[in-house]
This record gives sequence, structure tokens and C-alpha cells, in this order.
Amino acid sequence: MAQLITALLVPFDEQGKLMEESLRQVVEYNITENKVDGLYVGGSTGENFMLDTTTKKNIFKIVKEVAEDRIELIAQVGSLNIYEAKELAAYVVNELGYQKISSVTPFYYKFDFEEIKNYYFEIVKDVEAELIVYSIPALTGVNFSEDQFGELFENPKITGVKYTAGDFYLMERLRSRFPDKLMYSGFDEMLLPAAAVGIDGAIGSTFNVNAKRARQILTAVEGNDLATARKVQAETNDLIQKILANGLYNTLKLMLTEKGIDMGYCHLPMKHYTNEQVEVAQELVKEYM
Ligand code: HMN
Repeated sequence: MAQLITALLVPFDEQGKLMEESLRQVVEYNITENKVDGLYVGGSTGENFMLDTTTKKNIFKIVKEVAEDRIELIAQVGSLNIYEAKELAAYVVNELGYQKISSVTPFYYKFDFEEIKNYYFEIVKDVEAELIVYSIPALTGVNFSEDQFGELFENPKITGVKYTAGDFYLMERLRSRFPDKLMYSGFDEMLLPAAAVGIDGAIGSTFNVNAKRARQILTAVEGNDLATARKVQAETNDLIQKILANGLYNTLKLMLTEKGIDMGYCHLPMKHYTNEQVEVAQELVKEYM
């Protein structure tokens, strides 16, 4: 059965400070209510690229304290500062006991493939952990070819990819050519086609509020029940469309706040929410949760 892994939301107060108690609650909620198989910590959904190193470490630590070994934890340590990425990798693996790390492709500067490959090989060099390449071309501008994935996968510590793209041809090519590497899909609105290609898991932000439907899609596809998978994906996409139209992270946070976990605000320079956004989120909770 493919794993369902929530890309964890992180609560911040109005000044951008981590709300530790709420973080504990949202981790517990994902384990006991959403019943997910794992958490992806420090990804885009965790607003990670706006945070300082100390806060990143604190988030990894709190998540591990709450989750212990009940579910799988993947720490996204990637950073434009390769030394920070290595420091975070050493911290989560050696001090906290994470077994998997992940790293976004380095962005902003137009690094060539050799530089990107060196970045990955350097990050895994000194840690005993598996690394999942976080590929999200829409946000980073970095597109790998099939052969370039192959070059990264030659490193035995690089064991998979979080594939956040809508190119199902490439996804299928990678699935067939690298059956022993892990393939996680990253777009929740395309879970059905990704599951049909044969993923090992899905990592998504909307699983914070819609894990049950996501699980139904995975189960239906694996049971060859395409009619159910389509129906549940359509309901899911009605919800995702409304969430995206109302502002992705603010709406996900407001929905959890409505469910009793105070998720605070998004981190500046992201906008703080408006009253209209709150009203929409409340309606979505009534209709979908
Ligand atoms: C992460 O890094 O936090 C997630 O893995 C990202 C995840 O793939 C999400 N992508 C983005 O937020 C860019 C999706 O869950 C996405 O939010 C969802 O499919 C709605 O578009």
C-alpha cells in the first residue's frame, strides 16, 4: 500500500515566532485523526525557506518528540546554504534519529546539473541516512531529465524522489527504469493518475485536512476500483480548488484552527489572513471535514 505522508503545516504567531504547543497538536492530529503514515517536515508547506537555522532545528526536534517512532519522518534539510543543509542533516540524523532526509534542488541561481549533483552528493556524504530528492520545477525552475535522475540515483544513499510535477510521461519512465527507488507524488490534485503509475507514497499539504479522501483514492486505485477513485478525486479537487482560490497555506491553517488547533498565521512576507478568508475556511470545514 502506498504511504500517505502529510507535508506538515507549521504555526507561527503574529510576530513570526514558532507556536510550539500548536505544533505538537498538529503533529498529534495527523497521527491520531488523519492516521497518516508519515510526516514531511520542513517543506514548502512548513514555510521552511523563510526560517532561521535555530527555528528549523526546533521544529525537527518537537516533531520527533511528539511522533517518536509511531510514523515515518522525513526531514527536508535543503537550503541554498549548503553548509546549513549539511548541519541540519547531521542534526536530524545523529541527534534526533531521523532515518530519511530530503533536499530541494538548489534554486534562485541557475546552477548547472553538475553543481546540483555535487550539492546532493555533498549533503549525503557525511550522514548515514537515505535522501529523497525534492523536485518541484514550478517553484525552483530546475527540471531533471530521465538520465539526470539516473545520475543522482547512482549514489546508493539517494533512494528516491518527491516528484511534484504534472509530467506523467517522465514519472512513468522513472518508475519503470528505477523500480527500486522510491517515488513519492507531490500534487494532491493529481493523486489518482500518480497512483495509477505506481507510486510508493504521496506527500501533500492538503492531507492535513483531507487525509481520509486521499487514503480512499490510494485504496481504490490499488483495488482496481477506478469509479470510486474518480469520484473521490473529484470531491477532493472541488475542495482543493476552493482552498487554492482562498489562499493555500492560510486556508489550510484556518481550517485546522476551526477544528480546534490554533495554527496562527503564515510567516511574513506571506500575507496574514483576512476575515473573508476565515469565513470561507469555516464553510469548507462544515462541508468537507
Ligand atoms: C512540501 O514541500 O511541503 C510539500 O511536499 C509540497 C506539496 O507537494 C504541495 N506543494 C506545494 O505546496 C507547492 C502540494 O501538496 C500542494 O500544496 C497541493 O497539491 C495543492 O496544490
